[in-house]
Order: sequence, then C-alpha cells, then structure tokens
Amino acid sequence: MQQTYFMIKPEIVAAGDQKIGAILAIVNTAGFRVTGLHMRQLDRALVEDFYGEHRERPFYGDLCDYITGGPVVAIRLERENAVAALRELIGATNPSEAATGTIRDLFGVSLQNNAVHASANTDDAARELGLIFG
Ligand code: 3AN
Repeated sequence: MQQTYFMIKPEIVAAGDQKIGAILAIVNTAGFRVTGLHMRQLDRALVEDFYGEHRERPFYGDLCDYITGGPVVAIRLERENAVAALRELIGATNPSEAATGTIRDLFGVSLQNNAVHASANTDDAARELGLIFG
C-alpha cells in the first residue's frame, strides 16, 4: 500500500455545488481509500514551502495567492501504486491537454485553475503529507 496527497483546490470548494462529492466519487471508484480529510484555508508560509520547487518561476506569486485565496480540501489517499495511479487519474497539468475523462479534463478551467493537486512522486508525497497532515 502506498499513500499520496490529494488536494481539491479553492475554485472547486468555492463553487459550493456538487463538485467536491463528484471528485471524491471518481477517486473512490478508482480504488483509493480516504485515510485523512479536512477542509482548511492554508497559510501563506505553508503554501510557499509546499510549492517551493516553483519559487523561481514567474507564476509562483500568483500560484501562492490562488492557493491561499480560499479553503481547500486536503486528502490523504491510500492504494497500491497510489502516487502514479492518482497522477494518471487527474490528467495533465493543463486541462486543455488532459486526457478525456480525467479530473482536470472534467473540472479544470485553466493552467492555474486546474481543480486538483496530486503528489508528483513518492518523495513529494511524503513531504506534502508531512506538511499538511503532520
Ligand atoms: P502539477 O500540479 O501537475 O504537478 P506543477 O507542479 O508543474 O504541476 O505546477 C503546480 C501548479 O502550478 C499547477 N497545478 C498550476 O496550478 C500551476 N502552474 C503550473 N504551471 C503554470 C504556468 N505555466 N502558469 C500558471 N500556473 C501554472
């Protein structure tokens, strides 16, 4: 069994409709078990650390503003091969390039507002779960 970090981003939470439930249903149907979940507005220092690998990129400031702009749903997921399987399920970073039926294809609206985050590799999963779940 492997664990990974999954996050439903602020624009989905702010929509206040059935999108959170729909996304969780997709993840459950794909065989993931939720082992931790909370809704919370992340503070700036935490998000700057979380996205630290992008510190030098031009979109870093906007990315941190966006992720701290409202509550997210933070989720710990467990499954065999969870990290790679979840990355496949969410699709490419840019929703316009995400495979049909992936979460970013269904719910993403732009490169920044791409609905969800999933850890990119097992090292990131451990780091991100540590930051968010302690
Ligand atoms: P992923 O979330 O697929 O691992 P990353 O780690 O490259 O992609 O990017 C982290 C987040 O930064 C993305 N989810 C997206 O919100 C934002 N982002 C990535 N690239 C860009 C870009 N070129 N312009 C604006 N935002 C971006």
